[in-house]
Amino acid sequence: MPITKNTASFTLKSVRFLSNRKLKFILLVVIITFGITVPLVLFFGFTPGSLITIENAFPNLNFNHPVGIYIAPDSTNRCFVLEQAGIIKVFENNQTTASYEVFLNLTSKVAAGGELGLLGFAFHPNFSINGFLYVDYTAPGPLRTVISRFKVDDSLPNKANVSSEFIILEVTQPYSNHKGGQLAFGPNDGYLYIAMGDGGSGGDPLGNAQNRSSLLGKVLRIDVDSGLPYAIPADNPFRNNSFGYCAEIWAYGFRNPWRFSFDTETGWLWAGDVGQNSWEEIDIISGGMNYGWNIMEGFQCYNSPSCNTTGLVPPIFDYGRTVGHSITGGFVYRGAELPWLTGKYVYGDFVFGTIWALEYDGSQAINSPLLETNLLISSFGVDQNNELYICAYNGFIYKILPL
Ligand SMILES: [Ca+2]
Repeated sequence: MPITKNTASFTLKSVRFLSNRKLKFILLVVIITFGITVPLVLFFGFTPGSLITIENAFPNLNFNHPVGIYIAPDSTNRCFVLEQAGIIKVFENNQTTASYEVFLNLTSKVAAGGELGLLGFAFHPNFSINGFLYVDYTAPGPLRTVISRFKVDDSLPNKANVSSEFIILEVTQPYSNHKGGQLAFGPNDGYLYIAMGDGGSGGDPLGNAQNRSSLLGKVLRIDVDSGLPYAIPADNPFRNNSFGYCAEIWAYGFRNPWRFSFDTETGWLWAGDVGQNSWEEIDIISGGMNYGWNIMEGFQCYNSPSCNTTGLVPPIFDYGRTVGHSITGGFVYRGAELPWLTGKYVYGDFVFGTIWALEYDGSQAINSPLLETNLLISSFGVDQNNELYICAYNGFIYKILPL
């Protein structure tokens, strides 16, 4: 899970209320002065009529701490929902659906609770042919992250057998938080990208994120179609280095990248990196680059008025504690139902429940609030038409729709 701070929800909600009240007052003054169109553009970055709503996508289904929603990359219109304890449920993607099947039950293998659990899932790009899927979970004794492949049962398309597990990678974990967990195949290269948090505690006491001899605090990139259990892609930045750096590393300097995604149009890799005590950030990740943690938190030096930022890639956007407490990375919108949102990065905050859209032209980022919710937004998802869904940690899946 993304959240790593000890938070009192009453206090947080109070802060948000005061912040909103101020914002609404300012908005009212501007509306009185300029009319409605100018303030809407000014404050929300969009023209009137371009806001969103959400609706319960599966009102007859609830879930136990869902942390991910994925649509089968075939014509079966099936939804797969990850529950943190280690269960993947599968069901028809239809609002009237009233029952599910357990696709995979890993509860006997998973260490769950807090930020531990079944945290990531990805279909192989050729899933419809080979039936391969990949998961990221934490396991006990010793505490570690496990990335494994499973295979769909030959005769039961809604079942994957636990016994089909093929372990790809295991990474020993020093603490119980900051596990990252996102998995995704690159749309252009077919390699598996893996989010690894810094290993936990607070402030990255072991210095993992800046240590390229550790897999913690990184985004990894491996080729699961070559080698056993995997191969290092020829253009990985630290392949064949002479410094002892891990060749799996694609980029480094992350604290807890909680959800990344590829923009299928541009190929850009977008990530939300959860902050320590002050700044939540959004990064666009390129191979070989250093995203700053634990030297920097957002655009600021961490725990210091100054620091050497040479070679560090700043986020494209960050936000502070009055706006949210724990970022949940989302997706660049490429659907059809909300055309004005096309190309904007839609993301949220786990604690505050706010959903925003970030517009980025390569140099300037413009952030616009879309909707305030009371949901604990644990993850976003997209369907086969690139429409957006939200995983609410307290049990339901929502779809984002035009207002
Ligand atoms: Ca950073």
